[in-house]
Amino acid sequence: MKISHVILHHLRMELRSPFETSFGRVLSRDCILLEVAADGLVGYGECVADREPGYSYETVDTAWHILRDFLIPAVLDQEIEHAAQLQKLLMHVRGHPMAKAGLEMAFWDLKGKISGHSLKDLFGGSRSSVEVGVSVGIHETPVDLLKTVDDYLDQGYRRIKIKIKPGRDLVDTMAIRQAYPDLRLQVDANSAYRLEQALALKPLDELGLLLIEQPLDEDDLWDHSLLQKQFQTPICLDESILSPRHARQAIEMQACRIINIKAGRVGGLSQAHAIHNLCRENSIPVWCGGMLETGIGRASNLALASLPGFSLPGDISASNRYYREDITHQEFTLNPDSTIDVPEGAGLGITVDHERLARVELARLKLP
Ligand code: OSB
Ligand code: MG
Repeated sequence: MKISHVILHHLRMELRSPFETSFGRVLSRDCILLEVAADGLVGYGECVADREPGYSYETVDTAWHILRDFLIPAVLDQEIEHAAQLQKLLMHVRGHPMAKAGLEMAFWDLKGKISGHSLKDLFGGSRSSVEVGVSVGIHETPVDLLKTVDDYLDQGYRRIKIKIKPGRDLVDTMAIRQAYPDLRLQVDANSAYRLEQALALKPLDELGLLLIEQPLDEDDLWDHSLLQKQFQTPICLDESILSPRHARQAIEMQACRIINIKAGRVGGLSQAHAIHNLCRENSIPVWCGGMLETGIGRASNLALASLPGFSLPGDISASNRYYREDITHQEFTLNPDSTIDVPEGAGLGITVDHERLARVELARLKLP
């Protein structure tokens, strides 16, 4: 395919309910939608960088800059057949995985549309629906948290993740565990602890959690390996894994026993696929993380999570958990068995509602 032009859209969408993590509380979510034209078709990609650099150093503005000034100029009018060729054209830009991943997602959507295959089929996905859970933010009080969890369980979610931070960890987690002794429960600290502080999380080890996600700094595999030695519960890395190399080193160091895969964080779906393969060879379970995506990123996550190594439920919730009005015509709904169907249409298998898109658009840029 030959990419003739790209339109960037900066979007801001109101969340249905506030979402609080150890790095802050948000009422709305920004992202960049990429509309990539090639061979008379249009492919969509979502760049998951947020407004603020709380989860990673990338923001909407850094991604916009890197896409506009470096990544898009590098791919315009080039003949590209494979993701590896695309990645080679982007290689001269150090870092900025979310910007790269947004572009790669659009490439896969185009590739699927050109060949008439879904992303799931292009990747070799093995299931038509994937097990999912819901990620629940920090609440005012453990009682409020429990109310929200009750509500999600009523909706049919069978795996709950709660966000924790120092001072809001043991009591919150114990409250949920006490109410639901058999619930598949996990916690996510988003790098809020230092090693000595994290040792105080030891009582969590008695609660039969599925995993403890990213307790320590993102650039700190070593201390995670020291911490994992102290815990029976698997440590799962999210922020720390930015490439297949990081994944290999984390496995070799025993810095974790589980990996959360997000295509955005690792520079694209092809790298996400590679990490999946590596983990599978090493018997490391993986699951698909989420970044409060729109329906576009959700379609991509579902296709990725259809790969056989994704053996734990993903942070891929139904459309109605996120936004009042999404920008895809397709709405993703939760099946009674806590799964969501993988899209079957060509490429991502979604179509964009341009009227809704216009309502949430803050800026737009066409290149060239
Ligand atoms: O750490 O997994 C995370 C959302 C934004 C940034 C980081 C994370 C999250 C989530 C939400 O946990 C998962 C979802 O999209 O449902
Ligand atoms: Mg996480």
